[in-house]
Amino acid sequence: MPLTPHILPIAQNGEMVLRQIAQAVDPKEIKTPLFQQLLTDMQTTMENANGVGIAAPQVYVSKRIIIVASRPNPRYPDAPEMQPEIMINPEILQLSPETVCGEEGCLSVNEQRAMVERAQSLRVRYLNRHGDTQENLYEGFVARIVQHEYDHLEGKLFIDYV
Ligand code: K1U
Ligand code: ZN
Repeated sequence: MPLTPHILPIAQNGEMVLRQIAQAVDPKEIKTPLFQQLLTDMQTTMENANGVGIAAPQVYVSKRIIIVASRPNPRYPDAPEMQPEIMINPEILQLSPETVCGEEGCLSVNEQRAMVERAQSLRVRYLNRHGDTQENLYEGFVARIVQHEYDHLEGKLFIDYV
């Protein structure tokens, strides 16, 4: 049955859920209708807020789920356009020693932007929305989004680096 998407409320800086270490997802949970609904709702919420990423704690769910959805934008005109990538239980396998500074914003930190130093590329392993293991190398703006979203799972915000 097709899922009806919902826009979820977004937690704001100062709320406890953004400072907790998110819990790993039990792979057996992934194919359940309730979990699939959460993934759909996270994506809808990100798109409605014009974000290029979102993490489950931002919608008050302390689980290890992120979505990465790069697109060109005024700050990163050369950013690739990608289909939203859902990553469940992401593991960062390798961070490049080369770092780059770039501007970040956050749907949970209103009207603040800052320059943050991040690894230029990284290798990530995760489960997709079907429960299949994926391993990918990301670079540039996409690698930045992955690191920003992964930080949300560790209870960190980009303003912690400022
Ligand atoms: O996790 C979030 O709060 C989403 C966040 C992702 C992000 C943006 C920029 C760098 C790293 C991670 C956003 O989507 S903020 C809004 C936005 O679209 C944006 C902000 C700054 C530069 C480019 C895009
Ligand atoms: Zn954020």
